[in-house]
Amino acid sequence: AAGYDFRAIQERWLPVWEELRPFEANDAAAGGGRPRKYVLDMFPYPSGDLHMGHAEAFCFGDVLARYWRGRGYDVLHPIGWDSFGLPAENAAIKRGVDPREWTYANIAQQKASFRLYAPSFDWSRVLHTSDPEYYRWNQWLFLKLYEKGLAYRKASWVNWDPVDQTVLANEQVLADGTSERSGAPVVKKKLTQWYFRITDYADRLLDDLDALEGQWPAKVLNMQRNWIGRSTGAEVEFEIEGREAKVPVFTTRPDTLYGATFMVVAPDSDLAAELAASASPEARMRFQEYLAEAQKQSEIDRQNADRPKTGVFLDHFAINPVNGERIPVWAADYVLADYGHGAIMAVPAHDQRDLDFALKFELPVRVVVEVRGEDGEPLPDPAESGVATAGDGILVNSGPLDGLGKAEAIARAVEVLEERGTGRAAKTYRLRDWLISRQRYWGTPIPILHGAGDSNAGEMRPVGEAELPVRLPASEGLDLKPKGASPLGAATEWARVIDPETGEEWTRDPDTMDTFVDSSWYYLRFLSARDDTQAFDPELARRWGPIDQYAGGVEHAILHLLYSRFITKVLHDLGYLDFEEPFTALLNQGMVLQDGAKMSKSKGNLVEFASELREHGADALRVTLAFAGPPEDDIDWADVSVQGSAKFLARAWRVADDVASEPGAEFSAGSTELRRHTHRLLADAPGLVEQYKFNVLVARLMDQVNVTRKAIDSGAGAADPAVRESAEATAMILSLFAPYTAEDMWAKLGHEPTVALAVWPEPDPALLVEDEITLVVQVNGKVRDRLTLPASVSESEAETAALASEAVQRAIGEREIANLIVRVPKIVSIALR
Ligand code: ANZ
Repeated sequence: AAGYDFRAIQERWLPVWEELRPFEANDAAAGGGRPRKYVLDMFPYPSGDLHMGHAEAFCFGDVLARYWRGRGYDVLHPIGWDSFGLPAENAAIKRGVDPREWTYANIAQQKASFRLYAPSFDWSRVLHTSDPEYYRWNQWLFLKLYEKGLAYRKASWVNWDPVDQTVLANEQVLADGTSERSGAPVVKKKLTQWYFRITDYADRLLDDLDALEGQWPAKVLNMQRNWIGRSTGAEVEFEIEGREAKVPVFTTRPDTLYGATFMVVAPDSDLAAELAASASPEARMRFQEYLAEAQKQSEIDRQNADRPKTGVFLDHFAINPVNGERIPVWAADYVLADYGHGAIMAVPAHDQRDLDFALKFELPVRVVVEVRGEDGEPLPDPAESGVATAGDGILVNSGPLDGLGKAEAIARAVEVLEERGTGRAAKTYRLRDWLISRQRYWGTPIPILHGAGDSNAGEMRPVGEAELPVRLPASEGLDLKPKGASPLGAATEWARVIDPETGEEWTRDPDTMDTFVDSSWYYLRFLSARDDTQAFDPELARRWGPIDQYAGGVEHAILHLLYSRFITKVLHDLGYLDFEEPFTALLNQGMVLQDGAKMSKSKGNLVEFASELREHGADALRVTLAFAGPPEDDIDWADVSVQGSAKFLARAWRVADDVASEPGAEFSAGSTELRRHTHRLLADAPGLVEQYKFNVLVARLMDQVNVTRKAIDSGAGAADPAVRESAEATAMILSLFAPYTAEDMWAKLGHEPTVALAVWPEPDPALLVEDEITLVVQVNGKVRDRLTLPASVSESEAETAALASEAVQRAIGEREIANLIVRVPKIVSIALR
């Protein structure tokens, strides 16, 4: 026979699979006779061709999808493209191409690469989020949230680059307050934007993480928890002299209320502006200058506890609700406008930031918790030492709280506040509402109309569901450059809507949606990808959902997963879903590196997926990725051997090629030794895949091939039915990693395609019994020998064998045996007198 030729094998099987389409999921059977699994890989963004990161991610996702088919499940494993977003627009601006053209050309290229790489996708459900058939349902989703009061508009401060005329994310503002893009000092600008009220779901998003313990990487669970960042404490209302409404503050330490000696409000809060407006002219001036300074600081800087404190007195006084004390109100940038209530009660004795501030501006410091050090001695007075005492202690100077410990005092303080109606137990979160509007072109238009006539000015109205989709107008003639206002505003023809009944004039909302909206529910659209009557069929969601196995990069550990979880809960509450968490299990693959560094064109260390695929073929590439190490770890391409993988595949293939028995041969007539090996592999493989130990499973396959080769070269040879049994099991399991080679082996073994749908045989328990055991012999607690004995060894046989051991005899020497304990099949323990 001709040798192993991966190119010929690829050419042989690709057209067969394309004809058979074995991976189109069976909706009818789902939830019926056979068990089902929904396996999903995070869908790609079409920025050029696929790269090695994709090769790795889709290899691992495919291992899992193929595995469940081998176990007899109906598997749904779809693919689509996350095809709206900035890179298309930036390419359009830079090179003058239409974002549409650029996007769909890249999708076509990625599809072509996927074709040869051959992940077991259900291509009948392919979707692109930039298709009107898809984004129509983004708009539907928006309307559902709008109806529920979960989509709303508000004015908020954004980072504004005055040179590039664009909004910047916090991450794009450098530590010195300048723009990463233009280098210009970033200013704050107030823009009215759309938000999704994800904060309404903060508790559920946090609490429901507990059920994912063990199913998601611990790191990801922690990142989600920290992002939501729940704090528990109290809300305390302070009266402000000369102001009707009271001011609430959030505190985690209501026990320290008697130690609050001043109040601080965020300079960029509405409250600060209001108080400054009624302050003396000098105080107002000081405040205006301070506000301008504060707005140059990034949020990260403002949270840096080590930064020297700054602030201005606002010329107002607040009244402490528990003791009636009059305390000054200051504005300082260490208080953030959008956390808690944007105002705090400052307790300098027990909070370091407040202490630093008090010492700088000579404000009083009052100890209300007596904290002792490790030596049992009271800690020095914070006003003297400059160190606030935050620990547990006994309350002093605190009226009804005196003598209590911290925890009891917190509870008592809340009771006191509630009794007086000036406060209550409260929680606050780091999580912010989700800003979903973008002033960019390449995204889903927001389906809202704004009144543009005399009679409807200032009104807002949703586009009717029947009028969806609101299609994106052609980009021709629009200036796509970022300028803080959406390019769609300039598409006047598109934006103008005349109500046919009333004749009223409306204009379309010019913003587009954050692309995280698209990816927050795409997994549901795969269930009904061609349905033009609904976003997805709730019945199919009941059958297939939730996702049993999700796989993708850790870069999506926070936002994408959080947003999907949120939208899933909303759809659940609206009655469309019967589950509340979208992703039951999550695998985060590591990165593919080169010489320890991230690969990039500019570094010149780019390993190109397309050329690797051409040179080595899909199977060798996949085996290399799977064998490189645990999938969660990074892979350094300098450390792997694609040639080694290719050699292994050729060896496996030759085993199948050499098999000389007929299909259906009676395996029980084969060599027991080889059969034991095969059945041990069949028994261990499921656990290895389910624990993501793909590399270990590949190593086991290598071992299986070697053992089988030895059996062929000795004993009964290629005609031994055990050799066929081994080759068949190898082909089935190898198909997870090397679908082409496995298919060719399967055909050589006389079977019809496709091995991908062949259900793995159950291991025979009789062949799994270990026939030998290792007996440990200890003398006075020290291991002196390890004896290999038949598994059926009796107690007396074990004793005899132990005493016959030379090493044991040497250890005993002339001494007398005091005690001898036999525990077959593990140990014989001898104690000497
Ligand atoms: C009085 C107090 C006394 C506080 C004390 C702490 C210690 P976490 O745990 O992060 O939630 N705080 C409240 N709102 C703030 C804002 N908008 N900007 C900056 N700081 C704010 O922190 C909650 C604590 O941070 C609150 O409890 C408040 O200070 C401060 F011995 O109130 B504390």
